[in-house]
Amino acid sequence: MNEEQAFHAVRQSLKKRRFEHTERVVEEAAKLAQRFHVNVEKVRLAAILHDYAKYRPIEEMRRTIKEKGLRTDLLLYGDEILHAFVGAYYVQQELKVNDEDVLTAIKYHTTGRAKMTQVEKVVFLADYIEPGRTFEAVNEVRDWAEKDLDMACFLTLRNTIDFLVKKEIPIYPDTFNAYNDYCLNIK
Ligand code: DGI
Ligand code: FE
Ligand code: FE
Ligand code: FE
Repeated sequence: MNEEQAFHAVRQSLKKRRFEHTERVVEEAAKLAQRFHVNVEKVRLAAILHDYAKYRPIEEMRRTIKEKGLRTDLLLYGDEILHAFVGAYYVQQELKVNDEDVLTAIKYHTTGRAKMTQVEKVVFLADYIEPGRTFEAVNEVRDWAEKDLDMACFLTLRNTIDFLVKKEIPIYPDTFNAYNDYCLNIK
């Protein structure tokens, strides 16, 4: 699957605003990849496809998790995390993308996880800091993203957990594991 085919696939499946978000994530991710010497081709393909499943019916995604043997704990933490995990599965099944680095970057773009790969970090961060995100907390993260990829990912996780706690939304364990991983390893 080349970039043109990937863009074509998401243009079909995303609404206009979401497609424009995706274009900004791709640009942001490419900049980060260059800055931190991460594989730009993998990062761009993962960024193009990261929200591929965003508008799939929730019931369809829940059924896919049960029928295809994906982690059933995904069903317990609210619907927002489904598009990332099920999206990676659909991208593999429907678009025949088999690059593990691309697939895990899609899979963990919402929650993060402990020991993220460099490609995962870049897509996770780009999704959070793309120029369309206007909430106040993002500015500090953007500053760190100029110089320190791990610190910027840590702050993204901290802010996301803070946001979810304030809204009393359940937090998927991978998000905590990612946060702890950075807490314990950033000096
Ligand atoms: O798909 P996007 O809107 O571009 O961004 P995203 O995939 O990062 O999804 C953001 C949403 O997911 C946002 O409403 C917060 C929510 N979210 C992030 N981490 C978790 C989470 N929701 C739950 N329940 N648990 C999490 O750990
Ligand atoms: Fe997403
Ligand atoms: Fe995100
Ligand atoms: Fe996104």
